[in-house]
Amino acid sequence: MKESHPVKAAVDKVIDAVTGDGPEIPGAPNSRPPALEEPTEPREPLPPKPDQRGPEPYSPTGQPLDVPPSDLAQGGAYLTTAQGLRLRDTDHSLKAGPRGPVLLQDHHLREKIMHFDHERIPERVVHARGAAAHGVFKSYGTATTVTKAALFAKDVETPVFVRFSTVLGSRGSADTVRDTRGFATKFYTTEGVWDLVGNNIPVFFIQDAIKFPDIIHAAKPHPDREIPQAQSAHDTFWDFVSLHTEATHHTLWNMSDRGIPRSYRTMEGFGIHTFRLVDAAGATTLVKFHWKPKAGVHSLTWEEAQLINGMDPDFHRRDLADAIEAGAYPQWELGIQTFPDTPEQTFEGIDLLDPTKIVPEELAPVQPIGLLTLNANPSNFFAETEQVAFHPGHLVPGIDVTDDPLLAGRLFSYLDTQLTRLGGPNFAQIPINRTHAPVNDMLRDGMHQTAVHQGVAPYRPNSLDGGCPFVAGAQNGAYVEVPVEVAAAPKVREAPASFADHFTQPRLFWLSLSPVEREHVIAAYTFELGKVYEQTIKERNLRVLAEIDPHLCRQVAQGLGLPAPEPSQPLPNPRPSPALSQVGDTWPVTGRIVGIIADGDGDLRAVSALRQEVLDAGMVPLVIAPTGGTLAADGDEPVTVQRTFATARSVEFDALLLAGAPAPGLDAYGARDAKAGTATITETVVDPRVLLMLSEAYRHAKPVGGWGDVSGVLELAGVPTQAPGVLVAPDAQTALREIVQLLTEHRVWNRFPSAPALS
Ligand code: HDD
Repeated sequence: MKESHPVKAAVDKVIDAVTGDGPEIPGAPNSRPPALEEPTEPREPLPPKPDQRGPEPYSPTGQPLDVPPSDLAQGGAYLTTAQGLRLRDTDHSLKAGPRGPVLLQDHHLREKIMHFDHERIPERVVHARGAAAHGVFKSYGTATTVTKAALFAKDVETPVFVRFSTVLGSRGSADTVRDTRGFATKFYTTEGVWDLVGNNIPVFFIQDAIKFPDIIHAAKPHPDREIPQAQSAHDTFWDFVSLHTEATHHTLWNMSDRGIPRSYRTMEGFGIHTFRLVDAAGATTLVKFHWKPKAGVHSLTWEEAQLINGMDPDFHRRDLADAIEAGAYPQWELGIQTFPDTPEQTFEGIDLLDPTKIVPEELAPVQPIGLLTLNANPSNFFAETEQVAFHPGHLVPGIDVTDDPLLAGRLFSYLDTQLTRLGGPNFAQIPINRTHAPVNDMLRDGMHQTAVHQGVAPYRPNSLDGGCPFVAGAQNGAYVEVPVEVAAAPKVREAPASFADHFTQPRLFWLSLSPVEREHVIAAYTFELGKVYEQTIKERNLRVLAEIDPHLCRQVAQGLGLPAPEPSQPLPNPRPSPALSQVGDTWPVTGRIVGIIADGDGDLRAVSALRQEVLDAGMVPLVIAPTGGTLAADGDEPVTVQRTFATARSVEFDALLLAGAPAPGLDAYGARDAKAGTATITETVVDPRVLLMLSEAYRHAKPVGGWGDVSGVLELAGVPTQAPGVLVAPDAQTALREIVQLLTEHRVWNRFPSAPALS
């Protein structure tokens, strides 16, 4: 094997280990001992997987623990009760004779069933479905001009735990539904925990937290039949958002490709609210936080998303874990947009306290301040991903909040939800939630208390515990709220006039999209509103669309078979923000998945070489063949198969290549017969699943093709060989070169039907 980049080497090693094609690596999935007979004597347990780790070992009081994390888990060769009593049988209840009644005194039965009965905790009321990873945030030091937060000093490395989620679905719902995605990051800083609890969409549905139950009740499944699951395509959602038009901007983002990300690794993240940073001298700056994925911002097509929901409902979860396991660590740059902290708290006429508004990057560039790398999978889903508890009020010195009314309500809400979900007030002591800073909080007792506190005086002032704990000043690390003036004003239940414009920014977003992205938005609205039963709700939503753009409104109306209404007022003409479009840039291809379709008659030597070259390009090659195992050709190394025609579907691959036939003039896959006009033979020779894979990949604007004489198969699949991004290369290397080039743009965008010009 060639010397290669460490990431490529890791990808290579894991794939080889998984497929059994290569040297064993300790702990990689299939490098474990093969399934054995059940041992009759205790033996060493299997080693943990190398890509996994649990939370750092810290005590409930924030002291580092000098024990390996594995010692915190259960061990020992013998089955015991929770009290440590060794058991001799766990298969039979204690009975009066083999057929007799079960005896009440069977404590093991009682304990086992009691614990099982309580294994579930309430799922999160929103963001129930999620996946998480450990990582590190390394600061560039560039934010020290605006904040004194220790984590932003140059080269400081802070451990993090990041949880991605969908919003609407239950814990077991599918990953690729059309929805907003959560992007919540817990920074275990030396000054305490800082949580940045954001989303992949930079605006929110509502301007005031008091409306949160309303939007969520409207978007969740209908309360009578509890359908649909994890969908916004239903009456109550569209009823609410058309009546409460401050939701228009967020809804438009949901209907764009941002609502169906390709991967968590290819999502932007946003803190949404404006926060206030404070430097060492007390000067303040207003900021918005942005996460920029190094892999680029990519989305699925709607058809792909729907297919994946059936093919692999864990698609995003699996993708994140697989990438980390393969050593292709996902990375994001954290950036800030900065604004002067003026009494008005506006920038270029945009109210910075309105969470339904963005500030275009062209007006306030995103300045990079550090790099996030996710480098380990959790070792236990429940202990970590399920029990992690975020809170926008977990702040550190140098980061403060603003009066955004949505943020204010969030500061109130998250503690409540953790109390219900995690069963009491001591959830900060759960290992994944423990701070890495020393804790002396005078909070005592309560459900699930695990700290053994010392001393007799958990109160202040005291003389018995030596006066401890003392309060700190700003000079020794205390959090000091910025003493901002609070306006003397009458108590009202009102929004400011500056929150009233609900349509200019949706129009800005619409105008910033490329034609193909606009087509996708039209299709999404047409689909979603097409699922609505009530005619009046459809019509009301068309009136909202008329306020955004006449073309959008007309196209959706046409799809619904309804007349298009006129806007109620002349439309504004905001300047588009090219940064909002996902199309037009190029990105690294690292981690992209190339499917190589081969059968025993194909050019296997070329397949082996290609596989290596895909790895060398930092991508993941998956060989797809009629059956599992290996493909063998006379005198050549056998090629290991990763997917079969039964387990593969086009949606898993970013590009698809067909291995050509070994000899010139020979068509692979029996396609020659088709050209000869023997259609019946063709049907039996070219597997319809191959044709489906090719036609889907083509339809989803993926690079597709092959080398050698594969044009017959492509034609059979309905893939025009002259179309953009369809390659019939003379050899595998040429095919790969073209694939890499095409993948930098993610898709072959001009293969989508071109959108009519905007009116
Ligand atoms: Fe929230 C969870 C993001 C508004 C109430 N929210 C939650 C999570 C994310 C967000 C990413 C999942 C955290 C995790 O992975 O555990 N929420 C947002 C954003 C908002 C927002 C970006 C607006 C800008 N949220 C919001 C409001 C309220 C809540 C206005 C209530 C008034 N959110 C909650 C919650 C959750 C939650 C009910 C459910 C689980 C949890 O908190 O821990 O309290």
